[in-house]
Amino acid sequence: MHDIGKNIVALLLKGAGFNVIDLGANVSAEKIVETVKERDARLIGLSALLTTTMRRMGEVVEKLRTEGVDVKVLAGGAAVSAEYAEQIGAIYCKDAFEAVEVAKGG
Ligand code: B12
Repeated sequence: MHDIGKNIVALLLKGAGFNVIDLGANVSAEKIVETVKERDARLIGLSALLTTTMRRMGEVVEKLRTEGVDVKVLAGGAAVSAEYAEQIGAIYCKDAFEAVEVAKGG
């Protein structure tokens, strides 16, 4: 349900010239991994504002790794900390501007 921050991140990335595929809210790990493979995405952005939904981020990263998909994962949203992101193998971004910087950085 919390999609305002996600939408801002998507908007700024589009503005910076990235081709953004927005899967919306409440998306399963299966759908995310499937889309990454189909569209050959080089970066994934995961957003969570609730401590409950935050845990699903770890599931997504784990599924990517077990399926051998090598893609950079950015994580953000009020519930997420830099420590948590590091723990699951994602890169934490405090806001949309940082997301663009990290995305540009390769
Ligand atoms: C607006 C809001 C809502 C709106 C959401 C509307 C919408 N369409 O998004 C509504 C009213 C629907 C809502 C509902 C609820 N909410 Co609410 N909500 C908020 C609030 C006040 C602001 C969130 C927001 O939009 N901020 C503005 C945006 C621009 O900021 P942002 O999301 O943080 O995003 C920025 C960065 O974090 C970062 N970022 C975000 N995502 C990503 C992703 C990537 C990849 C990257 C790189 C960066 C990044 O970049 C963004 C832009 O700079 C927060 C308070 C807070 N402190 O965040 C509570 C908050 C998130 N909500 C909360 C709760 C509890 C709920 C409800 C469960 C309440 C209820 N009992 O019904 C429901 C949950 C519904 C659901 N199933 O998801 C709690 C969560 C607590 C927790 N620890 O889990 C919070 C923290 C409020 C609180 N202090 O209690 N909520």
